[in-house]
Amino acid sequence: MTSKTRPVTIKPYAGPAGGWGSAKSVTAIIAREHVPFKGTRLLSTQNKPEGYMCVSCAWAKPSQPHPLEFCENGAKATAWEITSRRADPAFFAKHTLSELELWPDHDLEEQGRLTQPMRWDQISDKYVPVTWSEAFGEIGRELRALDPHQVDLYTSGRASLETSYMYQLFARIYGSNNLPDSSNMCHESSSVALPESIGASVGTAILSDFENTDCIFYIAQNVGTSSPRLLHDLQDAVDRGVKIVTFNLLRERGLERFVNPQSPVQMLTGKETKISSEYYQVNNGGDIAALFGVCKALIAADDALKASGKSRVAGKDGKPKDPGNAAMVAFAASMASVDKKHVLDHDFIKEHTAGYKEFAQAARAYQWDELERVSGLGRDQMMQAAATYAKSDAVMMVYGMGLTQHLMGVQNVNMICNLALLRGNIGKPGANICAVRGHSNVQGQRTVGITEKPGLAPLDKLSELYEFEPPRWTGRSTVETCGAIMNGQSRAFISLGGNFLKAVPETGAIEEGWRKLRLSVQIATKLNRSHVLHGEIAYLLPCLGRIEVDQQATGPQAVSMESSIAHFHGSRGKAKPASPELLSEPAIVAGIAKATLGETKVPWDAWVGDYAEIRDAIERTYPETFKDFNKRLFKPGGFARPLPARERKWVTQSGKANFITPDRLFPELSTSQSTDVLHLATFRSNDQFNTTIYGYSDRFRGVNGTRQVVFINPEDIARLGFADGEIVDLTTAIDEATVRKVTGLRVVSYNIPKGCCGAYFPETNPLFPLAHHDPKSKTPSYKLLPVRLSRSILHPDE
Ligand SMILES: Nc1nc2c(c(=O)[nH]1)N[C@H]1C(S)=C(S)[C@@H](COP(=O)(O)OP(=O)(O)OC[C@H]3O[C@@H](n4cnc5c(=O)[nH]c(N)nc54)[C@H](O)[C@@H]3O)O[C@H]1N2
Ligand SMILES: Nc1nc2c(c(=O)[nH]1)N[C@H]1C(S)=C(S)[C@@H](COP(=O)(O)OP(=O)(O)OC[C@H]3O[C@@H](n4cnc5c(=O)[nH]c(N)nc54)[C@H](O)[C@@H]3O)O[C@H]1N2
Ligand SMILES: [Mo]
Repeated sequence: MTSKTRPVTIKPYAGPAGGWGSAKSVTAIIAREHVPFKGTRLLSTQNKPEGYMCVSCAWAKPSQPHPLEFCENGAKATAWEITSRRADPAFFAKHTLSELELWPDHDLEEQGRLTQPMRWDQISDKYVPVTWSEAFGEIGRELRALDPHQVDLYTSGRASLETSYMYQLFARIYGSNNLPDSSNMCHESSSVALPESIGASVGTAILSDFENTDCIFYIAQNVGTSSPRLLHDLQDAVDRGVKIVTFNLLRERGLERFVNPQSPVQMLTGKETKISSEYYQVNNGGDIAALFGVCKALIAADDALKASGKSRVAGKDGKPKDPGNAAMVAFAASMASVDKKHVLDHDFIKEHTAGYKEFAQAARAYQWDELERVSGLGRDQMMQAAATYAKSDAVMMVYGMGLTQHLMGVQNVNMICNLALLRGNIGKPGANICAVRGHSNVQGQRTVGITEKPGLAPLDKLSELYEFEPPRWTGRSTVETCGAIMNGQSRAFISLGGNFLKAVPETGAIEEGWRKLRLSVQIATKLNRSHVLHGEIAYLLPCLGRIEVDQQATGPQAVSMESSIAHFHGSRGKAKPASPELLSEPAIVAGIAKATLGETKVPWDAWVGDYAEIRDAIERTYPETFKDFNKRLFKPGGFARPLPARERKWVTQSGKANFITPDRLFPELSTSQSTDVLHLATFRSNDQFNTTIYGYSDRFRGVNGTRQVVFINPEDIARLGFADGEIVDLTTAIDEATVRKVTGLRVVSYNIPKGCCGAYFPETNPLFPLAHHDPKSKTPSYKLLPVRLSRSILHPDE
């Protein structure tokens, strides 16, 4: 159905996050996917010890789970995977790939689960069934004929620790560090910034921090859609009187109010929990300025207190030496928990940090009017946030994509560490940094060696264990792989899950390069655009999903993953596999590895027969992190990964936690000074998981029946001469050389700061030039792109 035949309604949603709206949405998708009753019972084991771990987001799995430890979107993701729909050989016999290229993403995936290994047949332009051994044989021959530098091995963040470990080992024995992954487009800014700032490659928060905190700074993450189970932790915190201080471009419903669908009392009485106690709607890319404002207020208050102390000592002339700033002293004194001498934790700063002086100087030097202009917040708002921060003994920093996917993504993350360090809010109960991760095992894949950076993988250990010489060169990250596909350096692309072509920037040019690949191999559960566009030789290899029983030589197997709070969990599939022809991901990786590499020291078959042996190998490679891995696999609440920063041990070059002063407040975006340029942020609807589009209802934002929209402030709509509901085209407005266009978007008048606009990912990905990424982390700047509007001749969806 196109939006021409789908009724489109756009009107504000009055309900809370959760509540009956959520219950209705789950029921609808379970019915639509024809999930058998047994499947719905499965949900009661989701995210529980000995159950299966949700295939949606990576949020923590508590040791004492709720009776139903799943959310609306987790239930949707489960229904989507255990659907009774099938994209079987009969389906592929009916459709050429050229025809499927014209289908929208939703319709491709909606065909259901893939059932058989297939190879693209050039004559009929169709995928036709092949045997697994034919597939592995030809893939192995092709890979052997290529230089490993020409091969890219992508991973999407869902694959288990076991599969990921095997996959990176295969890549390295083959001779390639080209291991781009979805994390390169996601939390890579955290992976670069956190080690610089605090010597940890991931966030330091754990679940008990939510129980011990006084205040949560909740920055740039859409909890109600992207990690709804985290709302339970926020709700419990709010019930204890914890302050939630939110910084977001939009007023996201989940951050405003919530009715817990699993609380009969709330559901029946309609009682809502107000989530944010302070809500600051920042400009797109305005976070460094906003947080500098908060830091400036804290430092100014601290300076004023110090000065007022000195001022009591009279000078020779009998007048106070430094009268201080009376208003600031009063402001500082208003912070009840302050010891009346300091606003900052100077003991912590002295003992544990480096770089404070330079940072404080920078904060003092910024003028309020500049901070106000860039952040979009008033001085009083930044002072208020500072007061709430200083009154709280333990503050958590929780954040998501609205910080990382920016030209200044790394500096954004450095900045929240700076704020935390001012009052020792790292490495104490109730404080800490919480990077809310996306895919359910995206964090874990890095932990077991999926990385293009050789310095982050235990190469010597791998070499010793498996007797081979690993490549030491730096491999390609996602944007570099995109470049290599465009310029022909990449000849083969192996994909362990994901939908690379839709997720990356610069869609048009990359698709053209992709068609020239010698080999494309896709390991997947459902059909997507990265499968219907293909290289000269193309394989589509269907795998088991995590929810399915994975039967191997020694019996049904378990796999494992790492959550956002760096805890490892086992997961056991429960559902009947979608087809008897499916292989597990470890079996597919082993099949390709054996066919490509011939004899190696890796016992691939034994590993596939018993995944406990893969876990033993992971433990041998990382003895500290994975101590007693198999024994602890199903520990309730998971087992924690050791993180020195949690104990205030700083594994940085300085041996201290570092204040890192951003070099600017805002990136240089555009050569154009014209006022018709808006700053585009792309984000998710409540009815999608990344490029998987479940449906066309973004309930919380009140948009139903279409995704072809652009959210704009009503004053900008009027100023630019457009009308609400009008159909427009968007054009990239960086410079003359990088003009890109997306056509047929409906203008939606929306509460978004002036000068900014918003649209859905992945529909607007063609607008993003490849070079438009953070130079340090190479994360695409999906949350900040200058664009222009023009009147369209198109109807949406055309
Ligand atoms: N249901 C569902 N769950 C998911 C996913 C999904 O697609 N659907 N995807 C998974 C993945 S891989 C990830 S990475 C996470 C993503 O989860 P999020 O981190 O929530 O990602 P986004 O939806 O892209 O939106 C981020 C938020 O940033 C805000 N924002 C945008 N620009 C700025 C800015 O400059 N400053 C500030 N302060 N805010 C800004 C937006 O308004 C939005 O609320 O969710 C995971 N979970
Ligand atoms: N403009 C814009 N672009 C973005 C973003 C944004 O906010 N804005 N966000 C970025 C982010 S945070 C991310 S993480 C990436 C996501 O990029 P990817 O991870 O590459 O994309 P997904 O949409 O998660 O992949 C969906 C596909 O995964 C396959 N799949 C599902 N389950 C399994 C499984 O168990 N095994 C296997 N082998 N395959 C499976 C299915 O075939 C499905 O079609 O997109 C990025 N792109
Ligand atoms: Mo992500």
